[in-house]
Parts: sequence; C-alpha cells; structure tokens
Amino acid sequence: MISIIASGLRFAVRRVFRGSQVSEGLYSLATSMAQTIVICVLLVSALLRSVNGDQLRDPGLPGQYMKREFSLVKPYQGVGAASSLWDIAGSVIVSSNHLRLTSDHQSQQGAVWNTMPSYVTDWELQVHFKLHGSGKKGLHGDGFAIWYTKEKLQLGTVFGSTDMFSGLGIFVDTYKNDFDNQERSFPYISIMVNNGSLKYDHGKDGKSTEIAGCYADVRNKNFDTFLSIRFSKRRLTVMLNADNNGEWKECADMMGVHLPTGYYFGASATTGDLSDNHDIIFLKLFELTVPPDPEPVDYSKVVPSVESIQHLHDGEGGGAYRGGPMTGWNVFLLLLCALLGIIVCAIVGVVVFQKHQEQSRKRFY
Ligand SMILES: [Ca+2]
Repeated sequence: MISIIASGLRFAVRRVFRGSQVSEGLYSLATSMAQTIVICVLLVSALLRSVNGDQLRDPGLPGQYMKREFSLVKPYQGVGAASSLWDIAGSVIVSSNHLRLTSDHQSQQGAVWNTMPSYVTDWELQVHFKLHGSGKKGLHGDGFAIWYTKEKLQLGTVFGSTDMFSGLGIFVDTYKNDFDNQERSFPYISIMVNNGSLKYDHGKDGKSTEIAGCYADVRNKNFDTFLSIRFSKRRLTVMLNADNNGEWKECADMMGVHLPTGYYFGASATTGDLSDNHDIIFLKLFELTVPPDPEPVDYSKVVPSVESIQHLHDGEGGGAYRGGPMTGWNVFLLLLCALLGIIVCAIVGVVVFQKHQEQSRKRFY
C-alpha cells in the first residue's frame, strides 16, 4: 500500500518538476517530504481510529475489561456471607435471578455494598435493573440509588442509604414529592456529588443539590433496562438503555467532576407509604483504558467536588462512547504533519515559480 502511494507521489512530483531546471537534490527532497506527509497522515488516522475504536467498543462484551471483584453477577454466589465481596443490609432478598433491594411492601430499606475500596481511576459501572410493582402511575416509590461513596452499608434516609455522604449518588427517583415543580416528569434520574456537608432534600426531590438529571421511563417494563455511569478524567457521563432498542441514550455528560479513589460501590433502595420491587440484576464495573496522566496524581486525596459544570451536548464532544480529548502524541503528530505540509507546499511553490519564470523568459527570446 505504502509503496503504491510512494510511486504515485514520485510520478506526481515528476509532473510538477517537468521541464524545470531544478537540482536532483531538490527533486528528491520534495519527493521524500511528500512521502513523509502521506505516511504521517496514514499513521495519525490509524491512531485516531484505534483510540476511537476503544471508546466505541461496547465494554459489556464478555471478559473485556470487567473487574470481577467489583462486579455483582448471577448466580450471586455467597452474597451476604462473610467470605463474599458483597455485603447486604436490610430488606434485601437474594434469588437466582436478581437481588431484590426492596419488595413491593411499605417501609423497607435494602442495600448491597462491595466490601473493598476501589482504586480504579477510570471506570464505567453498568447496572441492569428492574423496577416493577402493582402501584399505578404516580402511586409507587420511592426509587433506588447507585453509590460510589466513602461510607458503606449504612442504612438511611436517602433511597435507603445514609445522608450527608461523601462521593457520588445516582438516584432513580420514582416518586415525585415536589408537586409544585412542573418542569420535571418522573421517574427522574438525579445526580449528586457530596463532600459530606450537603443534605438531600426529599421535599424538592434533591433539586437543590443536583448537578444534572433526566427523565427516565424505566418502570414496569417487560424488557431489560440498563444504566451506565462512566467516570474518567473528571468527566461524568450517565447513560440509559431502556427503550428496548439496545441503544444508549445520554442522560447527563459533564466535565469538572472530582472523585477520589478508595471509595465503595453500592446500591440501595427504599419504600415508604408507597412501594415497588427494586431489583438489581447485575452491577458490572469496567476499567477504562485511557492515556496516563501527564503528571502523577494522588487520586486518593481528591475531595469530591464539582467545578462550575460544563455540560457537554451533541457537537461538543458529548456522549459516553464518543471520542475523548486527543492525546498529546496525536496532537504532536498532527502538528508535525502540518509543518511538513507547509514545507512541501513552500518547495513546490518555489519550483512552480521558477518554472513560470523560465517560461516567461522563453517567451521573450
Ligand atoms: Ca422523590
């Protein structure tokens, strides 16, 4: 392939130089410059393809990057036992098909937590869940939460887990408490980052502390419903696959989110006067392959926080599986190619100018 391109280039350069009296040295310099630039372009496009390819690849494919120690999958062997990597608390029922955090009964709280802190810096947690119950629209609740927090296994008032937590909470809120808020439809996914100082306000469905959220029609479906939470390089992306078409739809995508390593993954749910079955079918944690930080960062010391949030939407690099920022290496190669391109253009320009001058002189004689 490269040799065909090289001979093509030699031919093209020869045509440009035809009739002009340039030195053989200049001619071979232009040829090799042109060859270098084409090879660079091919190299960069291959690199970009490989980078994007990693991000386009569905990490849900078996065995890709799944961290088994942080994943909860069937048949949930030994879950809740002392030797297990997963602890349970409250109303949880473990069956062969799911972990039922709460049943369709009033006043339940249930939670499942990984026992080990996670030191994975760039990750994606995929959640297969099922929300169902006999309550009619608007008469069911309250929802469930997916956690990445410092605390674990503490039952409490925020979707079955403790308030004033440190870390990340993703709430699938199925009951609208704030009837004055006409903007929001429920079920609603609400995202919160807390450094331990903020209280979750149930009366407002967490609106005052939320960093992002979206409507999510995920209840009483007779097909599978999935949630994906991806955190990498201060970018948090929440996606939903709940339309029975196998496609991930963006719920939120934002930069400027800081979360440390060493926290715990967990899930919890609660029922009050109204109830629902909150079932987890799997939690799968994938380690993402990303370029290393230019300078080492001690992620264990990061305090959970959010900069003024820059939401990413279509056309601004949004979407969980679209290409991330370019790596330094790619930028370097692109700049190199641009520089070589300019040099080649300059040489060709000089040659064309010389040729033009010669022809003008011939006309005068
Ligand atoms: Ca609510």
